[in-house]
Amino acid sequence: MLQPAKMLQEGDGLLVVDVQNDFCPGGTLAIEGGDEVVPVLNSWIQAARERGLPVYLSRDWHPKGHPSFSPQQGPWPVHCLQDTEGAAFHPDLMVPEGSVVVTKGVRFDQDQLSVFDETGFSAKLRRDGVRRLWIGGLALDVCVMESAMDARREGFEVCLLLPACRPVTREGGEKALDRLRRMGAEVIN
Ligand code: VGL
Ligand code: ZN
Repeated sequence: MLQPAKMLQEGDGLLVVDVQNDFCPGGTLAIEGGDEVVPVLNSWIQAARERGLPVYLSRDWHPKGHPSFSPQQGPWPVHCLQDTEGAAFHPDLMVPEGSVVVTKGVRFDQDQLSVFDETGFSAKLRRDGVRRLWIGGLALDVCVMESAMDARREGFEVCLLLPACRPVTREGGEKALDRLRRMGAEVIN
């Protein structure tokens, strides 16, 4: 069992990726065990808040007719439509006061899988004094992977919280871990 309070330090930030209803059982792009990340992440969120460290929560937030949707010949079923229940954070996810929501997937012309893709997020992290990011959420092989790779490219240390992630596919998850390790991310079991 990980002990978040002992592992976090000054200069750390916590990034919770896309823990939204549509990615959890019952959602339109349901990931197996997606809801199981919630209690794990809550313990990290709580520990971060207690230490006064910043918490960032990203959300996939698509307009109707988004190019990533299958009716538009994209790869995914319709999901995370702006202002719908499916796009809401999982009801048990802690969203403490002072946490920062990062919205992505709003472009009309192309998808934004990474939290860093044209959001200004790296500038925000630097302004907040973050040097190391702890990352968990959904999906490991899609938005978590793309975000963690961009975090490395932007020069942040990355600790990937494996018990707080679930992949769309098992093979995808394995590949994501390989790629992230090769980019210098630390995978925490
Ligand atoms: C995601 C598929 C499509 C994710 C977002 O958050 O991992 N996956 N849009
Ligand atoms: Zn999406």
